[in-house]
Amino acid sequence: MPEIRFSQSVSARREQGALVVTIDNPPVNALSAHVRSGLMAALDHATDLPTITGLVITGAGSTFIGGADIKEFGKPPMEPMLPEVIDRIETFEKPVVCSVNGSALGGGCEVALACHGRIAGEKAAFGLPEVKLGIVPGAGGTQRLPRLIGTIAAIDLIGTGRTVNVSEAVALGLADGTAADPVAAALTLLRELGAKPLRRTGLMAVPTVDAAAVSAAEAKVLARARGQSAPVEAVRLVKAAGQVDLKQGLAEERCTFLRLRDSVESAALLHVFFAERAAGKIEGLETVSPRRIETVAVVGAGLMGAGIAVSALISGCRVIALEQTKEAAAGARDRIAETLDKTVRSGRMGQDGRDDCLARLQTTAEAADLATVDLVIEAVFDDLQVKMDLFRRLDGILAPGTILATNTSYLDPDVIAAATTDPTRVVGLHFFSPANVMRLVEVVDCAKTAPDVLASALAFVKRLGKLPVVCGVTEGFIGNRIFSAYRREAELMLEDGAVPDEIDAAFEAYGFPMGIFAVNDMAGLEIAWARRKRQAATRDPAARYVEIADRLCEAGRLGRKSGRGWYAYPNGERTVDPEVTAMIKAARAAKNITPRAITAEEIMGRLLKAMVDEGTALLAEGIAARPGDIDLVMINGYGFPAHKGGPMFTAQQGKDLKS
Ligand code: 3H9
Repeated sequence: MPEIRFSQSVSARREQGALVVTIDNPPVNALSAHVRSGLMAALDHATDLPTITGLVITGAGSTFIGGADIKEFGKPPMEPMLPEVIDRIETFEKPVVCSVNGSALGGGCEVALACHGRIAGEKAAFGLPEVKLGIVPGAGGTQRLPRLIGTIAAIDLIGTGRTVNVSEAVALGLADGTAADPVAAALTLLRELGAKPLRRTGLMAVPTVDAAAVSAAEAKVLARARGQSAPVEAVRLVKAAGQVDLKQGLAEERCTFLRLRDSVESAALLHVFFAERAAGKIEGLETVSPRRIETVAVVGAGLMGAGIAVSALISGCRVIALEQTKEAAAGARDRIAETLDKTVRSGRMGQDGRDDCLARLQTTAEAADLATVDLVIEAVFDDLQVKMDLFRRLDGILAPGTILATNTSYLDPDVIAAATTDPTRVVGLHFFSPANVMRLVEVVDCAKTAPDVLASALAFVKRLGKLPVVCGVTEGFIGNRIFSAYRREAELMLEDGAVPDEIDAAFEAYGFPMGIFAVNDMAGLEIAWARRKRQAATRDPAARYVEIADRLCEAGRLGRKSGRGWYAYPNGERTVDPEVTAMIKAARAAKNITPRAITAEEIMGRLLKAMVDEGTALLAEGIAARPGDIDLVMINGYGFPAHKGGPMFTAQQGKDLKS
């Protein structure tokens, strides 16, 4: 049968008496204006074909429909609007079945909900992830999903934005069935549906449910919202579906969608979405082929190394963990197994997956076993001499094509690379702890790193399911350099009149999960103390230096591990310690500083300004390529609230900054 074309992205063919409509709008079949108008034209065309049994809607490529075209947000609206298209599908006189060949997200899921039947292909996934973009579904999702799967499940899915796979979709009643050939199965379903009255989702009653169960589901979502409004609004709309009729529910949903789409929260989350996609794209690397990485060696399998090993195992790599002794190698295996067990307990992996990972793990105390690996990541003690000695030794053992990565946090990777005969194969891979959980990896492009080594490092980090951000060489790279800057500002504020608890409270109220001084206590104060002592000789004597942290360390207050640091921890509870308050007062008195009250607004303004000033310097120095990269580092490594978009986004909005 010849193809009928309705727009640049929508076409159809007649098959088994039905019209099979295909959306082909790469990369993700988003519902751009020409897709919406094409779908409307297809429905008009079908109306004029009295003999057809109905329509099947499917997507070309690996996605069904990735949602509304978010690149159209902020532009003048173009008819037909998605709710109209969806209403036309739902009220169509003949059955419409969707063949969900891949992800049906956002507006794509809403199209599926309006169809009279849904067949999921093996790679299908369903989700309404709008809250992750700071909005709510805007084309009926909050009203139709609870009618189909019940209020509790709808609150969970829409409130968290999580995606469900085929088996969960079938169990929830979101998909009617699954098939290896979903178009064929959809055509069969179409014939079956033709014989009965059509089940229109919007006309179904929302199943009644116990109010206490709704409150519990709501509380779970709101506990994760942490100051973000979209999940709160989403839950409100889902609950309303059971209380008002469809028309009223849709009107309230649309109005909320439009309001949130113009919010700063949505602009911030869209910025993060696009920044994440841009982060993996490096100018000059477009045509560079990465090297094949299948076997990875991790040197030093402590907490960090074991986390890296687990990530690599889960991604399907073979892993060799090198330790100094046979006993330490056995300990490494135990640590890695324990981390995998934790992953199983959390439900993120099955027992079979865990066993498969361990079957691909080798632990050894023989460096010679690393001779043929594709990539070595060192995660040994952060000491320059130790790392240089290791790289020198490995350089003599490894095959010439092997990439050598250092996980150093503060040392100069160019100096470490210089210990090898081929610094072009050295790159930095700065993981964050715990490395099997944290998404962020700073990929350090050292002075002599070869382009294909950098491309390989990026591809490897993406394979781990993590977020790579490329940066140049500087002490602390992007994240720790900015962290040092705002920690310094926080310490200056101690001298000026604030106390740690006030600063941490302002930071946490802004949306960070933990205050600066509490984080310091968690990490331990001694590493920064050692660094300050190293830097003492070269410090600018005219620059203001706050000695309070040194006094704390000298008093043995090294953080949580010593039971006290910036705070005391009786029974594990973070508590203001009068001894620290007295030390701060003494430091002010020694410098003749008259303390003044500092408001939470000033505290946050100064901390943000410190972040932005350092970020601006990193951009000027070429260490970071884009403001968005800095935002990603702060969000994914340091707890900056994603719905505020990161410090550089905030600065661009001209908000919250105080000079
Ligand atoms: C919505 O639907 C609102 C409705 O309720 C109401 C409307 C009235 N639009 O992620 P990738 C681009 S809100 C436009 O690397 P993957 C992306 O920027 C929407 N473009 O691919 C990138 O472009 P570039 C709800 C989009 O295979 C390219 O596609 N939907 C959209 O790893 C590849 O992206 C969502 O929130 C879009 N909707 O993953 C889903 N999506 O090459 C958002 C992606 O220029 N999307 N692009 O950098 C995703 O989660 C993933 O992209 C997806 C594919 C899973 C689909």
